[in-house]
Amino acid sequence: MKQYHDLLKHVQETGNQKGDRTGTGTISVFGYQMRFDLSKGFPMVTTKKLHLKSIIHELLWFLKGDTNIAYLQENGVRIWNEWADENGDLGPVYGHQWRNWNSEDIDQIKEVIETLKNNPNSRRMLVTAWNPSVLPDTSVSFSENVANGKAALPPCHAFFQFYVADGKLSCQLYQRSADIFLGVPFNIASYALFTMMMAQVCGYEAGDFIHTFGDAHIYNNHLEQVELQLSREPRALPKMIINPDVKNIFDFTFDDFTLEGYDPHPHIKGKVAI
Ligand code: THF
Repeated sequence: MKQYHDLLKHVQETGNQKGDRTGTGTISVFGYQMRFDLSKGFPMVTTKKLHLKSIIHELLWFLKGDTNIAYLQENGVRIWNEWADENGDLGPVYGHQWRNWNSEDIDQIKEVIETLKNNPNSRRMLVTAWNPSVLPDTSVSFSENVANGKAALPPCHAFFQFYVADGKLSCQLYQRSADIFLGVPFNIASYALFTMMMAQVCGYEAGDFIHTFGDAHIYNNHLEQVELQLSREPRALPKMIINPDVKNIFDFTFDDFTLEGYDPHPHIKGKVAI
């Protein structure tokens, strides 16, 4: 994961000190891109231990179109707790927009799979979570936005596009806002896994995952953690094994995924900015 370390260093060296919505303060760059060849191993950060269980359950939860944190909590995943209302609802966030765009019965995942199978040269294979109709009003609370039919938070990983060439499926994500220390290792693993799952159900090999950023930032209260992480030597990437019998993207369950050879450095704690 040289790519991730290069990003950390790039932001450390060239970033702008910048205030932000959460009041934490960040060092930030605008515009950056990383590329991961998925045939070269599964891109899990090795210089700190990542909680893969949270990553897999979050992805399965998106794919169900679920926007209530009950499923995550039942599976011991806490990463969305801070933004949910008292009923566990987040409003029309990722899963809702992917599977039921703007509540108009448009299933973007189903449609993109149809196109991937039948017209893989298409240049229109996009899925968008960014929906201006449901963006929250920043002057009111998360739960008040949810009560008003708005999303608790605007999507950070806003839209993605697929591309097929040479029998290989690639995916490019545009992430408008990226918490490089906490969120980005999750986002890379999540979209890498999603690309592999999509490749399997559409009959392709996995190609590249391309991660394109808008505002990529390190929060000021993660700077020491980043120093520690950069002092560590990246290790060999693990291998992700997916149950080859699953042929429908909505049929995957947690037990269909096995990560082999993940040998990370110890976990590094960091506070999430809310
Ligand atoms: N807000 C902020 N400030 N950063 C984010 O990365 C982020 N997200 C989602 C929504 N808002 C965000 C939530 N995703 C962790 C990881 C991902 C998150 C939120 C929190 C986190 O705390 N990770 C810890 C603990 C892991 C665990 O308990 O499983 C870690 O050490 O990795 C980005 O999409």
